Amino acid sequence: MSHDDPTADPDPTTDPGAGAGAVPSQGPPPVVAVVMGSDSDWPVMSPASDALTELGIAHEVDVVSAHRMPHDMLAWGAEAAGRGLRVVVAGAGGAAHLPGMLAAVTELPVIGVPVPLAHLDGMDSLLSIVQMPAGVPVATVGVGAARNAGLLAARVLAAGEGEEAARLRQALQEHAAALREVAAAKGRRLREQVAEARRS
Ligand code: AIR
Repeated sequence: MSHDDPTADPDPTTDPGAGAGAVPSQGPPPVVAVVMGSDSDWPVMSPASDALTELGIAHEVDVVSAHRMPHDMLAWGAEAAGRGLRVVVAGAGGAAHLPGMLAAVTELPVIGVPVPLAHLDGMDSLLSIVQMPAGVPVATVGVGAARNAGLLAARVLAAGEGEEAARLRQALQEHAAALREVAAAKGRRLREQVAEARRS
């Protein structure tokens, strides 16, 4: 994805990554699912998977379309908690009903990612996901902001009890410290640039 793309997730210079000792998502059973309406969503959705991988969170990735495979989608949602999943990240474009319909059939937290398509700049996806009726919450990140969805899933897991939650809290603190360093370096560069311009 190009850096010119306004829908791109934070670039590596502003978000240095979770830096928490990357481990592959194979091995332990997945606790997060990253699902999307089509494989064409993957370029937008893959940063969610990247963030989870960086944080060492076992996750699965799949296509689950609310409109093209509605019965499979409902079964997937109904079985998600029983399979050991604890958070669902769901992205779709256009009439993006996947996050809301999954939230309707699972008690797991669902984080929706509005995927921007060629028309309407993702506003259609955003509004389809964010305007849920009372009683069926979906946490919605910004248009195309899949990396934040992965990080939010990590925060949900980090809020729990036990060693794994404590490990994640530590990893997220390190991530925040790295973000601060990047922002501070930007300030230093800008101050030097302005001082240089004033001298010349
Ligand atoms: N979509 C698929 N089923 C339901 C929806 N909303 C969305 C996908 C993708 C878009 O339709 O999430 O963003 C186009 O999919 P495709 O397969 O035609 O490229």
